[in-house]
Amino acid sequence: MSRRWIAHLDMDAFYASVELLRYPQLTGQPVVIGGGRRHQPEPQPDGSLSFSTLRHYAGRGVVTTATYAARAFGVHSAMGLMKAAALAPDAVLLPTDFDEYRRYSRLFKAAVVEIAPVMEDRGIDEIYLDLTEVPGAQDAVDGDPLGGIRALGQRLKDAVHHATGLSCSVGITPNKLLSKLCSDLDKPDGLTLLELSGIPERIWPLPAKRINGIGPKASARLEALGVHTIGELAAAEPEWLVQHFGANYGLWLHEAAHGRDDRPVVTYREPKSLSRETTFERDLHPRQDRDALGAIFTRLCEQVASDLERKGFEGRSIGVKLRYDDFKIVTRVVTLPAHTQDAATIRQWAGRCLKTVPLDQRLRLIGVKVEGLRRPGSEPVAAQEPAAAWRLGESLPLF
Ligand code: DCP
Ligand code: MG
Repeated sequence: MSRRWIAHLDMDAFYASVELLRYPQLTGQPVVIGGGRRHQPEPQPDGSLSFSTLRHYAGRGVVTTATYAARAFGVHSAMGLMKAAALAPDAVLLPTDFDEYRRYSRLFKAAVVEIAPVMEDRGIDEIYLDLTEVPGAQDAVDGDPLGGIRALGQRLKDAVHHATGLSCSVGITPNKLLSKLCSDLDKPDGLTLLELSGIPERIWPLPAKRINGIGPKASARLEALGVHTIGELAAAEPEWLVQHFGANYGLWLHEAAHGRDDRPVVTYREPKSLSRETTFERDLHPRQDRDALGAIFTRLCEQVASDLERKGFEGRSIGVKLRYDDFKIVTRVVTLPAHTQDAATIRQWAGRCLKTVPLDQRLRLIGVKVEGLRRPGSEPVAAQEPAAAWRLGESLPLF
């Protein structure tokens, strides 16, 4: 029978490493990503670039990430830039360029799925892969039963490097929980292979909070109860954990500490847009059937808004689609100043889109679409247009 092999792959200092591709002269230096446009490097008369440093930073920006050289000063993700400036005043500060990071994100994922098609996208710089059925994964090499899977891990890292010039760290174990832990054990440029038999030696000495799912609250409670390491958690009686953490979480803590996890790798793709459309029972005229059309249009906007809310997205662009009685299709898209999931806002902007299309012919269908989706409070999952840009979509396959 095949042994289950799951990989977790996480890019090293991702945003910073993408910037270093552009500015290789900064390699090895402390560099912090999180500035604004005013921190863009300035070309000098002699052809070199002048970089901003953290030293005189004033403002409310935060560090998105930092190179390992900057981390040596104690700088880390989510730290205020002013605090980072106090720790590493000479660190270079660069503006955040999400479009570029998304481009590299797509590149490394595309390279990986060429080798291992069962991929779960976990965000801009991390993925899970189910390697169980990938050719070679189960093979022994020169008498080493793990030779095949180790070679496959190296092939994945090489493919990422070849496609992007970037390094990543990979953990390969029988499940997602352990692989996520292991990808972090040998960062940067790590490849960590672990069988269940290796758990006591490699996993149990780690702090309990290293388990994905033990957040600051649970970790503080565990500490207060005298449980510091994963090993101590594994040694705790399940009944005792249930008593303190409830049945669900208590039993999960016990399973997790023993490295047990059978969650599948889910090859789900985040949607880039959500839309609703309706074909009328009889063709409606924009003027004679104005009220009926308006009501339908409002309902579509409300439906899209409730889809957004239910699925946990907000969107940045609003589009409308009309199909006329001669089957001709017209679309319009507008990009808003800010993300929204609000029905009235969507209705208002969709209404403005409508004002720019010919309305002298009967309609068969209308549709409303929201694009540029993201999880509230996160980075967008799809590329953005500049604020308030209009796109004329007659020939675009938008819906
Ligand atoms: N990020 C962010 N804000 C945070 C954490 C991360 O904007 N609070 C961004 C910047 C990171 C990217 O997400 O480059 C990936 O996050 P990671 O936690 O994987 O951090 P890095 O890839 O930068 O470093 P590591 O080498 O530790 O994975
Ligand atoms: Mg990373």
